[in-house]
Amino acid sequence: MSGPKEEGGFRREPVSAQAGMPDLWFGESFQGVVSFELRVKEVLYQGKSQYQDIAILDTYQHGRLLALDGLIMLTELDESIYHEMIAHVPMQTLSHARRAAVIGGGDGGTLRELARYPELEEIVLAEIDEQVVNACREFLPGVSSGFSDPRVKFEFADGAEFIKQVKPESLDLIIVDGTDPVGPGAVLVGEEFYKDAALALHEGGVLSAQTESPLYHGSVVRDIFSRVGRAFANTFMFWAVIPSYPGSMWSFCYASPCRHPLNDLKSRRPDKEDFSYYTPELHKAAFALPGQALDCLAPGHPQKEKGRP
Ligand code: SPD
Repeated sequence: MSGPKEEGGFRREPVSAQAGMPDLWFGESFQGVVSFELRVKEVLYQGKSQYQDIAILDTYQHGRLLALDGLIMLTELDESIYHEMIAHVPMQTLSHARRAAVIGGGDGGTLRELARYPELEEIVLAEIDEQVVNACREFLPGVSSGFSDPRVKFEFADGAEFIKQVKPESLDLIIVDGTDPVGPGAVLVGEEFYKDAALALHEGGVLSAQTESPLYHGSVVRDIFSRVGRAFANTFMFWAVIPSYPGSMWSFCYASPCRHPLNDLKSRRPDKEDFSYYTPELHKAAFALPGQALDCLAPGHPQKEKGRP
């Protein structure tokens, strides 16, 4: 039996029973032992920037998909889970939020969520790769709609360099919406970056960040949380199920000099339509961690101490 043919990262299979569907598959491989595959309707964009390969594909089950260097950054099916959690969990706990910075996030999904809060006066997008922004503007209009908000300021720069030059205590919110910690996204999980971010935040401010899968990347999650814990007085993990990401169980970090993700929950609503995923009850539930996630926290961490009977 002959195996599938590889063509530029896409797998082309022998003609299958589903007549009329192109036999083109996008596969994200995990350490050569797992492949998550989606059948592709159409390749909408393929490009190579000075930083990475960029692909936007239309798939059957997950809608449009953005991949950077062959790794799925979002699919239309479940991007709202990721973007609502990374944005609304911190926003709903801030007493005032005027200036926010999104580090990475070149697809615009996090901006779209932040743009729903009229109280935000300025939202800086510090994204290294302008080509990602341009491709998403054209091919992912539902995700990138926040780009047109007049409060958004684009800084096409390395996120770690950007955060270093931010005026101390000038930001109320930092969202680290990076790629996986390889390639250009690797600096965004370093201790120096978190310490610079802590300096840039107002005392009542919050940082939220995507922190990979406790199931698939346990040691990476553990390292990230120990670094964030050296930069911030209060760090908490929260999680959601995101089927497009390896392991599906996805973790996020909430870090702050003094705010608490549950005690400071205000449940204030943004001005537009209801959320598609986030609810205040879900906010609370997201901080109840499964055992595999608790295993990524250091002994003595308050969630770990409370988490296991
Ligand atoms: N392996 C998936 C990691 C995704 C991290 N960032 C996604 C960007 C979406 N705005």
